Amino acid sequence: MRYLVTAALPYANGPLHIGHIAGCYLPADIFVRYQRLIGRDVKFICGSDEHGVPITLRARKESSTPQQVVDTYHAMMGKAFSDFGISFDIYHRTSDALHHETAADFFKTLYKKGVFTEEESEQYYDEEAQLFLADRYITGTCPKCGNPGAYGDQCEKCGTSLSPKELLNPTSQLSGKPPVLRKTKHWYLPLDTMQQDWLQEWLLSKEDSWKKNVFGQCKSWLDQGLQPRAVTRDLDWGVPVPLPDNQGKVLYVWFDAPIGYISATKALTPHWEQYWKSPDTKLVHFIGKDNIVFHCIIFPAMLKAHGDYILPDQVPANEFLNLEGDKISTSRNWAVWLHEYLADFPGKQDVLRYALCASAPETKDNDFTWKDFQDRNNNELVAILGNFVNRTLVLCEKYYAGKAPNRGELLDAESVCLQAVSEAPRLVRESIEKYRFREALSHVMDLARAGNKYLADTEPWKHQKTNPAYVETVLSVALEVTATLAYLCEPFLPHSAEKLRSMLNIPARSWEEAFAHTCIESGHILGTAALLFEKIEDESIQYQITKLHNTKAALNTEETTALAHKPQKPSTTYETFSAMDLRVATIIAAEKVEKADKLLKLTLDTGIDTRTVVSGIALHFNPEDIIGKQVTLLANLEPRKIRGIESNGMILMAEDADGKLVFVQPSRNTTPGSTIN
Ligand code: B3M
Ligand code: ZN
Repeated sequence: MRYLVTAALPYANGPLHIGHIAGCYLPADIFVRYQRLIGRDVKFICGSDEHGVPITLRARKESSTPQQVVDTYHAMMGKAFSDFGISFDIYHRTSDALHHETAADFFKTLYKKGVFTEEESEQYYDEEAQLFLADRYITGTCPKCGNPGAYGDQCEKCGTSLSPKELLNPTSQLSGKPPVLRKTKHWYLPLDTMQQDWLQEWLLSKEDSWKKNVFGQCKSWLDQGLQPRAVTRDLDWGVPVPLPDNQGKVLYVWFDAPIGYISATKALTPHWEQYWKSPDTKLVHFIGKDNIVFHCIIFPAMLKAHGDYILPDQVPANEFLNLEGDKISTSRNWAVWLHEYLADFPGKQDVLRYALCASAPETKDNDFTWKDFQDRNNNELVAILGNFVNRTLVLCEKYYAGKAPNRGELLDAESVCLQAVSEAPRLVRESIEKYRFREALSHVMDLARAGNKYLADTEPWKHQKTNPAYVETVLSVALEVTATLAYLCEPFLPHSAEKLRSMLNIPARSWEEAFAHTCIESGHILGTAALLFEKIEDESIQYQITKLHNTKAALNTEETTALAHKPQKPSTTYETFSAMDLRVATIIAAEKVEKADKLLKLTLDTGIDTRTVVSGIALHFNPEDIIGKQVTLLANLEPRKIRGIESNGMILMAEDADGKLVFVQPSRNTTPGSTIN
């Protein structure tokens, strides 16, 4: 048996945020990493969804082209996924020629089999732009609440879903003129007859195996009665309808996008049909709840109608993640962008993986707060997991020069602890196989808690002089707990698992090998102990919260943007200004200040001397990135001690509306010491 795992293809019209990760990509990655560990043949498929109206709208707004938009965000998302450790086997894209060919062939097969019904209907047409208008391109007055800016598919003010013909005085967003109704033909997937033929029975058979939130949504669609669904659109961006009289029509984005999973698999392996057409393959779609109808009803209907393909075995959709008590919103810039997280918290991918998994919206919407993120890190990763493994390794380094000690007689405390060691892999495995990743992670942390309790109960540090043999046994058992944790963390915290394995000097192993024998033989040479996790200080959390609110405020209206800047200070005199000695300096060295998240210790060549300045820019710049930069220095500021370091001067920074800092530097390199007047 093999697995084919897909993760929803994110629209390439904006960056990834933590809602995407928590809802879909992180659970998928945990599941696939686990399948790989148990040695199963699994392919992990994803890519950018590059068609659809949101992309053409963005291109218009930015006066660029849809291809430019998707090229930008395809690259950005692919890099963010990879930097975060989402381990796709392929990250493809639907503007790729192979996808166009695959989707067109799929459509032609259904067309030739007579699956589609053809219907002519009246749609709004912009005579000036000479284009039929997608719903979002039409605005008008909402018949329900009178909102003059309602869209053809929805009024965002009162939430009513609309059809373009319901809008009062409709206007085209392309020409600004009223559109006219014109006849146009589209092809429809007859979901109504499919429901009667087989689809209802197939879906109802999933009641016990699919998640309640997923089955419930499908059931309500069935109860309302499925309607035929158009699979083509009058748009100039997308997969052209592969028929002679296609009159500039394209495949509906939700018809072509799921076929993107197939084209991506084709791009990945010549054996793609083994994964898509063999009954020995389990097909699993990881998605957010807004994609359930497309993955549980429409795509299976397409696959079944085609006839060669398997149908999904599981669709473990998550609910939504909110942020600081509000819905995540790209348009309101109310989001934690993945690429920004990776820049603000370098090397802390696993902290976010942990926080998002531990509070995943698996059965209901959940809320991400920066305070919870800090607590998860400080009170769980640092205080439980990190603290346990560090104590074990530091004591082994201290007592046995980094060699694993002997294991003597086992008393009750050892048996209880080793019982937890043998139980944990089974508990984690059972939860993962039920797609309960929060629960699985809690089993890992329970083992770390058991390890901490074991050390607290046995207090080896107190008995080293009086009973060294027992201390050896305790640390031998503690090492076994640590090794088991290293292997159990792999699906959830892959970066930390790798660090921990190197501290233990043990190789990556399959699940089978890993847990058949996690005992570390006495005399085994351990690696060097290091902190697995660091405390996250209040100021870095406060910075994120301020940034979030500033950015949202700055986006609301122009005047709010002005408010986001500090008001001008009271007037001063030329004498006061001329007393300041401002000059150009070059950063020749930079390093973090111990236990101070925000501070960097800079060494400056000021042209008149070499001096140290402590600067609060650590959240904005990596030390290694700023060596050689020229800055503006207030050279004659009174020296002062900051965290025990004598700081002699201050460098000037500019802070923009959302709190980002930039250097104030000369327009081109000049000699250090040049005065600024
Ligand atoms: N791009 C919708 C979304 O990003 C859509 C998923 C396609 S999966 C085939 O939520
Ligand atoms: Zn309305």
